[in-house]
Amino acid sequence: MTSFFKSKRLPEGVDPARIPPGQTLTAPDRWPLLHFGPVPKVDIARWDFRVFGAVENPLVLDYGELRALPKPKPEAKYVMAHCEYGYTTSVPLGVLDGEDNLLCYAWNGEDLTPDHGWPLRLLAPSKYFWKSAKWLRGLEFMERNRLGFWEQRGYHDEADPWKETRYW
Ligand SMILES: Nc1nc2c(c(=O)[nH]1)N[C@H]1C(S)=C(S)[C@@H](COP(=O)(O)O)O[C@H]1N2
Ligand SMILES: [Mo]
Repeated sequence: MTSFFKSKRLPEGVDPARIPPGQTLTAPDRWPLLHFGPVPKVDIARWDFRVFGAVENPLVLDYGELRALPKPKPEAKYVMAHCEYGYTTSVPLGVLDGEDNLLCYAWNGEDLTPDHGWPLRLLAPSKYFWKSAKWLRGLEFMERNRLGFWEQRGYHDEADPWKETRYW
């Protein structure tokens, strides 16, 4: 391993510890081609995508429907949670993407109680709890951050319990 890293310069920001043993870093301009069989010839008008098996709602999407699935645009960097009564709070998009963060309607197998945010709340354990917005009614994807309800009133927007960024 050591010799590999000596012989090939890794680009800025690439942590050698994140490259598994026996693997090498590739680049967009030398993305290898590796597959079994020929490249399929697709009639896109007849193409469909199925979600099936052990699911509540089997689904068939045509290509237009698949491409129209709501997805954040690349310029979206923050997400504002909008709640009943105008309560708002925002988190960076990366936080919402993190696997410990949830949009949740149930807890321990039971529907959330209304006082804990049923029918839908955000749960963002990496942030102080005021970011875990209850009675969620919408998510606004934003290019630039805006302050939410408590953040406009002196709570720190970072809300990181490890750094204790509680107030600004
Ligand atoms: N819509 C909404 N969500 C909210 C709040 C609020 O006032 N309105 N308070 C926040 C605060 S300050 C906290 S500490 C947590 C409390 O969540 P819990 O009542 O389920 O313990 O909800 C957060 N989510
Ligand atoms: Mo709170």
